[in-house]
Amino acid sequence: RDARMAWWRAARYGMFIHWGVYSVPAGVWHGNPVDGAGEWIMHDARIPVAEYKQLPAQFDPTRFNAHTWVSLAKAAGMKYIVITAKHHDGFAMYDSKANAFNIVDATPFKRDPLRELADEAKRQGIKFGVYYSQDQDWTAPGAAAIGGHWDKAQDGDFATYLHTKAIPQIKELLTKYHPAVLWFDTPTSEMTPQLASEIVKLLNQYPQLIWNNRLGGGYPGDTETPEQRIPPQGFPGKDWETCMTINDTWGYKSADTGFKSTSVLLHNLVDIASKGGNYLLNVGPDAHGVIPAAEAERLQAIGQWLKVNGES
Ligand code: JFZ
Repeated sequence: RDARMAWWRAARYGMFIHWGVYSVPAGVWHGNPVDGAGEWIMHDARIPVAEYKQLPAQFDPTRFNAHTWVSLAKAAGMKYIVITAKHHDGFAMYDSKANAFNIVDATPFKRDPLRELADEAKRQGIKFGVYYSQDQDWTAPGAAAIGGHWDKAQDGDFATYLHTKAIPQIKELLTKYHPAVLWFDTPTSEMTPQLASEIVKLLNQYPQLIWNNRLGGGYPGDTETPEQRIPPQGFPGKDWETCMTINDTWGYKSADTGFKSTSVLLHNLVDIASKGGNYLLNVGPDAHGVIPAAEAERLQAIGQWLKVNGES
């Protein structure tokens, strides 16, 4: 385990990327602003499955450029990236054969950003990781939705969802992209120890893989994941990673301009590093495939400071 964690412990600082078809509505549904995080819009606006499934037809992020994103992460001093392969909306941001609700099959864009990012990260010498919502999936029958389902199309059996979508997709991610990190999220009671153990069996075939404590079923994973906060004493004896937004959303919201200052972000980085943790700082690219300028500028400024004052 120490060998597996070595690069991660030295890394200290990574880029979280929340990107999906929710960047099209960008926090606005039928003309009304929707409270909450941008990537939760389907849930928070109670959007029917059939209606949400029309979003990919409008998603054509032609300005996406893997070189630009990875270069930005590097300029910021980040040593790894973790991108949403599938968030709670169930839309896969990669070429999935296991399920057709994905960026290659369902959008005019047709490219595979995970392929391009994984390749570019390798070229530029930083680690590549993926986020996968294994438990909540609001467009797959039988999967969980925190607070309950709102559409009959969501009815079904959780184990069937796991066997026909989540596990096949996790397999695809592991075999096609060789991620260094698999970042699970929002486990519910549906993820029994028995079902989780089926996923763990798969993960154990990749001894270098680092995964977090949000799988469910009682598995502690490799890393603690405090959210939007820095534990005053860190987690003595444990590996931990604080994930944080730059503004107040993970997925892009056009109206969210609550950007933290560069100085606050830098203080967070130093505070976290001094307590032995990692900082996974989020960007929310828009529907064109562009990381908002206000976010990019802050990352560049942090990188400049590190170049002068820190370890590059
Ligand atoms: C989850 C997701 O629902 C959210 O969309 C985003 O991906 C984020 C990184 O993770 O949200 C959470 C998960 C855990 C807590 C809060 C929000 N928590 O433990 O306080």
